[in-house]
Amino acid sequence: MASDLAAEIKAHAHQVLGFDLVGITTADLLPGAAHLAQWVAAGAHGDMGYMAETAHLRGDPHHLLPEARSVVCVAMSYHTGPEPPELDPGHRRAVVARYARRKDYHTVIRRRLVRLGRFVGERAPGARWRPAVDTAPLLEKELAQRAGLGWIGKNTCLINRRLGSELLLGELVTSLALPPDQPETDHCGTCTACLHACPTRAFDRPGRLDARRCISYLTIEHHGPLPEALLPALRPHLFGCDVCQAVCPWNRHAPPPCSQALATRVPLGELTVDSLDGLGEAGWRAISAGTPLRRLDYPRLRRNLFAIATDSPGVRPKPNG
Ligand code: B12
Ligand code: SF4
Ligand code: SF4
Repeated sequence: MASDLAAEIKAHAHQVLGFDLVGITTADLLPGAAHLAQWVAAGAHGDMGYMAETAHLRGDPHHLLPEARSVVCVAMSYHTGPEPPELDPGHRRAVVARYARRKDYHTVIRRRLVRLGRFVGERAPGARWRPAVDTAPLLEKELAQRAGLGWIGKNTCLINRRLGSELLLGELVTSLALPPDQPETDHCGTCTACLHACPTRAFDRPGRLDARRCISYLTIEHHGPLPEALLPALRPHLFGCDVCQAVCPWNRHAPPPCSQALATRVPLGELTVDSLDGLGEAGWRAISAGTPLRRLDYPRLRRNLFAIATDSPGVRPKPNG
């Protein structure tokens, strides 16, 4: 029976593969694709060309797997305790977003999804499946919301009532028809903490983020010079930003992750402008290897370092080292 198989898949994903959250939804079209189209039309994606090029695909899992009938949504937590690094007053800190202080989640989650796919293949011979993590053209948060993993908050992140929002998402798209879970409902209520805390005022309305103003976009995705007007707000964020999640009440009591797969890597939580300024390109490659930081090439590391060192005491690095 499909419900027995769904229960087996969930148990395997939790107990054997160590996913913190698992839920199932259908492979039906995602209505949020219309919002994505508007977002791209408004230019809010900045120079993330891949978002514009694949916008027409993201609302339909059948583009990934034509026989798709269900999507198994998974999440891994990287919450490691109440330590909002962006509240650190030290101007010399070069803060790396918490998701990036560890092994690259693309690798960790993809490997486990492949194992989940093989499990599905053993239990239901002939079933087709395809793993997806971040880079596949899918609206991952909307799928996860529909699979009951959490809701999309005013800060645009997927939030789970128990685990908060420090979650990384993945999916197994499959040809199996599995019974879907109930979608999660909104639990932001009247709270607006994230909207007020954002250092660059990147939300143009609750639940809508203009990536061009977001520190995460500017420090990780954006190529070219950083906008002068936003430079003061960037400090001390070297790579990514956690402010709109750090202030979210749903992250206050989240338990630490079950899995050690995403354990923090020393010294990615304690980098400083000075320690990074002394690094050559080979040094940066060694520090960033195997982590999401690898996305930042050396010239852009220098660009970000220059931006967060401006007006701070001591040596001021030059953009090109
Ligand atoms: C592009 C992208 C970014 C961009 C844009 C972020 C954004 N909010 O869209 C930038 C570079 C800024 C970014 C930053 C971050 N990202 Co990112 N990113 C993505 C990516 C690749 C696509 C997201 C997307 O489709 N955006 C398009 C916009 C339009 O979508 P949206 O704002 O979510 O809107 C949806 C709904 O809210 C709804 N909607 C929108 N407007 C409206 C209006 C109304 C009226 C209604 C009813 C609905 C509605 O429809 C939309 C479609 O579903 C996903 C991976 C994936 N394949 O999905 C990861 C992903 C969202 N990122 C992730 C992470 C971890 C981050 C950061 C936390 C990293 C960091 N610490 O720096 C930050 C968080 C910043 C933030 N507040 O969102 C995780 C999020 C996990 C989670 N708990 O939500 C994802 C899912 C990757 C993953 N596999 O784990 N990211
Ligand atoms: S990640 Fe930082 S800059 Fe981006 S919306 Fe959240 S608080 Fe604002
Ligand atoms: S800070 Fe408040 S409004 Fe923002 S996502 Fe969290 S609960 Fe929702």
